[in-house]
Amino acid sequence: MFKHAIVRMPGRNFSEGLTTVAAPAPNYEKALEQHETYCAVLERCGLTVERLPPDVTHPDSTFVEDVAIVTPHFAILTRPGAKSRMGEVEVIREPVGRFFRLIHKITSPGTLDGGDVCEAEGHFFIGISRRTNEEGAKQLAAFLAEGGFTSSAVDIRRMRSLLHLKSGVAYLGGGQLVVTDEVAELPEFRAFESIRVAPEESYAANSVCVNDYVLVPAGYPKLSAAMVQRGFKLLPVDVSEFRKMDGGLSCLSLRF
Ligand code: CIR
Repeated sequence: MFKHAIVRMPGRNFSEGLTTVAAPAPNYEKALEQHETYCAVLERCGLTVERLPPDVTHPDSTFVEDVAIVTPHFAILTRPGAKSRMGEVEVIREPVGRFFRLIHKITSPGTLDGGDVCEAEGHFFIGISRRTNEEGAKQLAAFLAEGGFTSSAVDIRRMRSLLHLKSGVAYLGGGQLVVTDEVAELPEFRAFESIRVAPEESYAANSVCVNDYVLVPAGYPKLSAAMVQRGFKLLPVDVSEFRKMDGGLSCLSLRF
């Protein structure tokens, strides 16, 4: 069970972050409202939510999931693959340190974004992507092994539509995954029971299981119906403004 979440409120210059979405730019007031609703939903799942203030030096810093990997016993600060995001790591060190005594760190030439790390029952799938390189994955694997966890690398570099591994897969518990068609073909995920996301709803693959609930992006009815049919309790959250900056539900928090 998760007890805590760390989030960072978006800064006023949030729209200056990295994105592949041409237009329109996100609306800041709406993003703030959506972010607050997201926090309230995490609280409804039973988590205490540590709300960090905006960091305008780093427009992408609301996507806290990319800068740290958290396990029940220790944390690993990452080294993001995008240069403009590298400085976010030092800013998250202190808040992460309030909860974790043992903190490891990915170092150069390794790069790793937390969005590439998908945990399923103590096994960590580590995406090798445009942001995470083999060296970063290797360093993370070593820290995880030291802590008693297993891991394996999943190469997604040829899947151009995926920014991160978790853009295409979510673990829902009980051996069940949500996957996009492309990710479903990967041998690493064949042993799981999978819910396939319809291509036009592929953004919703980035759902998050939090204790008794699954947080899903609002507005993706086919996936929601498939999940309800399998007995999941859903909490839809509108994250339209974060989508405009290539962000999804999972990347807005660290959960532990
Ligand atoms: C970026 O390109 O780094 C941000 N604009 C979005 C990061 C989204 N992170 C995630 O899905 N884990």
